[in-house]
Amino acid sequence: MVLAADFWPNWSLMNRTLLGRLSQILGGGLALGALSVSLHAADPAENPTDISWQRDFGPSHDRRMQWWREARFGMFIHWGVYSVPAGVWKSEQSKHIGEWLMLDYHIPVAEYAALTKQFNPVKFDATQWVRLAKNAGMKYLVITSKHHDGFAMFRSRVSTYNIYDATPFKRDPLKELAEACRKEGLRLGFYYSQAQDWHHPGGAAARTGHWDPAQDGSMDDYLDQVAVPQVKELLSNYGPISILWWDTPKDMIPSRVQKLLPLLKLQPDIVTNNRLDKDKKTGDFSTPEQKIPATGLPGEDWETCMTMNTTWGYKSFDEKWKSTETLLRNLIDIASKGGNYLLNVGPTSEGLIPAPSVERLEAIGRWMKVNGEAIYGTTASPFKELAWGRCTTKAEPQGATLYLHVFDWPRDGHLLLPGLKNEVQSASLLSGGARLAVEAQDGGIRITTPSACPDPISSTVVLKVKGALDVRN
Ligand code: JFZ
Repeated sequence: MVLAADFWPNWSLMNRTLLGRLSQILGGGLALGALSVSLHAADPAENPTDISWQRDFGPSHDRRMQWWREARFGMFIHWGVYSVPAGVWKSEQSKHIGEWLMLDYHIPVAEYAALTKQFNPVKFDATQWVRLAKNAGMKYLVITSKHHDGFAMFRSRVSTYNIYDATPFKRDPLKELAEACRKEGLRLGFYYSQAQDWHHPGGAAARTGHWDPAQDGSMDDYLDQVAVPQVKELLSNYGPISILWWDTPKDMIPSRVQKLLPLLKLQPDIVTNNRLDKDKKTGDFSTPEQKIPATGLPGEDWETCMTMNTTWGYKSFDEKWKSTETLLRNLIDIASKGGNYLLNVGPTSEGLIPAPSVERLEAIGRWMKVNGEAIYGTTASPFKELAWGRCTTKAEPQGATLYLHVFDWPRDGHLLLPGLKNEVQSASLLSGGARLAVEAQDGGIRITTPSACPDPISSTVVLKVKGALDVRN
């Protein structure tokens, strides 16, 4: 069936109305019935070209993504056994990201697994972590349920290589986090390394390939016996899961993707990133990493994930912390380009989020308490470039709100907004609400600003205009 092959590509990035139509044509009268299709019926072994996941999930993309687009800001948590060596192997400090230590030093499977005996994060407090994220203004949390080292951070019945069975800790942190997220009203997502697994036979290893015969085996067997049942556990045993964050789709050809895709039906409202298949054709959003696309990714949903220092997993000696100013301006920059910011913390083997991360998150939270409305639920800036900062927008029934994020507070008392053609209703400071005078100038507008800068990192001016936004860049 030629169409199936054509159909596979890029539903996440293509015109979804078109996709909806295609699926109507393809699915025809079956479309409704497909909603109740059981996992069994979607079994790729029975139907290798099964496209029911796309048929069911593709058209619901906008509905499922609604909360995510509102949220704009989430916490990434990279936590695993690698927090025990913390970036040091046989007295050598790794220059690479901490969670890659096992591959970088080709640590034998048994030797790395022995580290689990030292992993006892008794200071872990799920409520504290969730409250830290919440007070920073984050609306969701994505935690590594299993990273490339193959170690499950949850009580898995599939493999004893998990935090409950293999460490002295004997607790399930994902259960505790799910509970805390539910209580505090945050969404929870799981990162799962579906292809790379350096512990279980048959799991993939990027860059160097396997280095220990214990890793050899069939990737399909690994997927069937480890990844598939573990993802089932994650999507069945922890209540509502909002995000599945796949990673490094090495060798994830369509037949392998089809083993995992149908599992998402266990959580019909879930959203996923674009790292399940090797061609990045499935998923709801794309994932620029450690960088902010210069002009956003128009027509796509996207999320930039970023570290606060230079590693995802904890490294004891990494002190290269980004400043609060950089982190906050990144969040604003990303929102002004229509994306989300997934900001990482790397907890220690004791279960603590490093103090420099906590300080920064608290400072971000103080800013968000005042300025949050200029971030949540906003859409991208209509301006190409603004000399003094960034802009986010919200469409209103009769007009629009522009949030002007002023990084460089004007010294001459005037803020210029070139090319804005709308009639202005009002301009005010978000903090305190003082009204500001506005006049037309040079085909745009000029706002008169007080001399005292409200916030040296970023001050918000709220501009209400009439009618649909009209900007001539
Ligand atoms: C991956 C992981 O290997 C890494 O350990 C971490 O979890 C990070 C969030 O994701 O690293 C990647 C994945 C993709 C790219 C780069 C690094 N990429 O597409 O450029």
